[in-house]
Amino acid sequence: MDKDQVAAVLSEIGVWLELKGENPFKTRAYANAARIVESLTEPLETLVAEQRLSEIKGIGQALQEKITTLVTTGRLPYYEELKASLPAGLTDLLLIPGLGPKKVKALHEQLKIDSVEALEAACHAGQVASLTGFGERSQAKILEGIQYRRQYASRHRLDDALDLADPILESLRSHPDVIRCSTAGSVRRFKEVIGDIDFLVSSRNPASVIDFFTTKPGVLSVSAKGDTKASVLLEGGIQADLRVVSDAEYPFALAYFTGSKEHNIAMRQRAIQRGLRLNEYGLFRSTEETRDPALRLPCQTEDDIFAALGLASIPPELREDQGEFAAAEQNALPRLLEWTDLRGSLHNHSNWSDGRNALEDIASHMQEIGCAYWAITDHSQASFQANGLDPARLRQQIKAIEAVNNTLADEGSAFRLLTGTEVDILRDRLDFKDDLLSKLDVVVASLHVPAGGEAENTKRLIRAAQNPYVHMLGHLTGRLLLEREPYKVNAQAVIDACAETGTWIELNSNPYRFDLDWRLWPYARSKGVKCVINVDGHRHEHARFLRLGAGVARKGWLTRADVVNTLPLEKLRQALAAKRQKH
Ligand code: DGT
Ligand code: CA
Ligand code: CA
Ligand code: ZN
Repeated sequence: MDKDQVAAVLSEIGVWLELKGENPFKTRAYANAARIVESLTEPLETLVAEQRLSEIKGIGQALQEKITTLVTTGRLPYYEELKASLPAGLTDLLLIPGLGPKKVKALHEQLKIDSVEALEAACHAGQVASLTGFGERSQAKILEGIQYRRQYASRHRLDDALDLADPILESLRSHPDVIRCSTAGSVRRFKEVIGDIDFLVSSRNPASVIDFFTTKPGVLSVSAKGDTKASVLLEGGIQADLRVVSDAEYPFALAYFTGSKEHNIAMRQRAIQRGLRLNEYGLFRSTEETRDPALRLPCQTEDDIFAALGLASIPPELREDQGEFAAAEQNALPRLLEWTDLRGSLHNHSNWSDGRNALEDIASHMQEIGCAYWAITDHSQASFQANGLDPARLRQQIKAIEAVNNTLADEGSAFRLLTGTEVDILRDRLDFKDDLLSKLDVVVASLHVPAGGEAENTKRLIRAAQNPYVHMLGHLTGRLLLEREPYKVNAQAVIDACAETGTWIELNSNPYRFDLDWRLWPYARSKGVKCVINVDGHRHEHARFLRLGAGVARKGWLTRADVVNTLPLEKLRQALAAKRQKH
C-alpha cells in the first residue's frame, strides 16, 4: 500500500471510531495520522523498511505498528474487524451530503436508523426534525442529500475512472495474447463524469484475455462473462466492460464503442449515403446490414475509416456530434492542445492560506517536474475559513516570493514563482483595493459566496471582469461534480464581458470542477476569450491535474494558441501586462 491508500484506511478508521462513540482523542489521532502520512515526502515503504516511522511527529507506537502492517501486508485485521462490527448500512449513511459520523451516530442510537431507506422514512415522518441538533431545516437538507445520492450513485468522476482504468490498460497491454487494446466509451472521449469504463482488445485468444481480466486484483465481482465480452464491478463501485475482437475488426469496434451514440449515428448515415454499411464489425461494400468479411473495406486504423468516409481524423474528445463532421469534411478541425504544451498553473495556494506546501517547496517541486512558472494565488481576507491573507500579509508574501525568486536566480534557474491572489468577489467590490492588486503578477477573481439569483451573480462576475487588474475569473460556476450544482449564472453574458474587457477565463482542472465546462469553450473561443488551465493546487500532487485540464480543453476544441499558460515566461509576462496597459 502506498501512502494515500494507508491514509485513506486511517481516516476511515477515525470516522468509524467516531461513529462508535469512541473517545475523541483516539478518533482524532487517526485523522491526524492520516493527514501526516498523506503529506510525507519520503516513500512510506522506505520509512517502514528502515524502521524510521518513530521519527515522525504525531504518530504513536500503536499507529506505527498498524501502518507497518498495512504497508507490508496490504491489510489490517483491526480495520476489517472494526468494519465488520458496524451495521453495513451506517457507512452508506456517511455518503449522504451533510451527514457526518456524529449525526449518523445520533440517528442510529435514537431512531435505530441503519439504512438510507430507514432514514428517508424517518424524515418523511418528521422524526428527524424533532431530534436535538437536527430541526426542520436539516431534515429537509437530508432528504435533498438522499435524492442527490440516488441520482448520482451510478455516475463517477473521470479521475476516479482513469485511476482504475490506466493500470488495467497497462496490464492488458503487456499480456501476451493482447494484440491491440484501448479504453473506449466516455472515458476515451474524456467526459467529466462517466457511467462505466469500456475496454477493447484484439486477440486470437479471447478466452485467455477474459479470464485474465475477470480475475484481476481489484475486481470485486463478475457480473457477466461470455466468449468475447465480460463485465465486472471494480473497487470503488465502478462497472467495467471488456470486449475482445479480432484484429481485423479492431478499428471498427474501437470507433463504434468509443461513441458517442450521437456521433455513431451520424457516421453510419454518412456510410449509407456512400452506398456503404458501417457497424461494429466493419465498413462494408453493401446496401444492407452485413458482417461478411469478404465485403469489408481494408481499414487498419480509425483514421482509415474516417478517410474512407471523406473525413479528416476526428479525435475521440470531439466525437459528440457537436460540429465535428462539418469541420472534418473541410479538413478544418483545430489542431488540439497537447498537455505537454502547458508550462505552469496560474491559480494555486500555499501554506500561507489553505494550501499544504511552503513557497520554497512549491518552487523546487514545480521546477523539478518541468514547469517554467507557478503562480501563488492564496485566498483573500474574506475567505477567513481558508485562512485568507489580509493586505499586510499579502505584502509580506510578495517579499517572500521575491526572496525565493532571488535564490532561484542565484542558482541559475529560469523557473519563477509569480505573486498573486485569488481575490474574493464581494457584493459590491473586490476583497482588495486596486492599488494592491496592481502590485501582483497574477490576479484571479472568484465568486465563493454566490448571491443566489442568476442576475446578481452575473452582475458581480461582469463587474470583476471590468476591473483592469483582474486577469481572469476563477471556477466560474462553482460546481462540484456529483456533489454541488453550479450556481446560477448567465455564462454567455459573462463570456461576452470577458471578450470586451480582455479578461481570461479559467478552466479549473480540479476533477471535481472542470469549470468552465467544455461545452462552453467553443463559444468563448469564438469570442476570442483566452483560456487558462489552472490546477487550483493545494498540494504538490495537484500538479497532475494539468493533464486532465488539457484533456477537457481538447474536448472544448481549444488549441495551444487559445491557452495562455502555454506561453513561455517572458511572453506570459507581456500577456499579463496587456490588460493593464489598456487602462
Ligand atoms: P457512459 O458509460 O454512460 O459514460 O457512456 P458511454 O458513451 O461510454 O456509453 P456505453 O458504455 O453505454 O457504450 C459505449 C459506446 O458504445 C457508446 O459510446 C456508443 C456505443 N453504443 C452503445 N450502445 C449503442 C447504441 O445503441 N447505438 C449506437 N449507435 N452506439 C452504441
Ligand atoms: Ca461507458
Ligand atoms: Ca459500457
Ligand atoms: Zn477558489
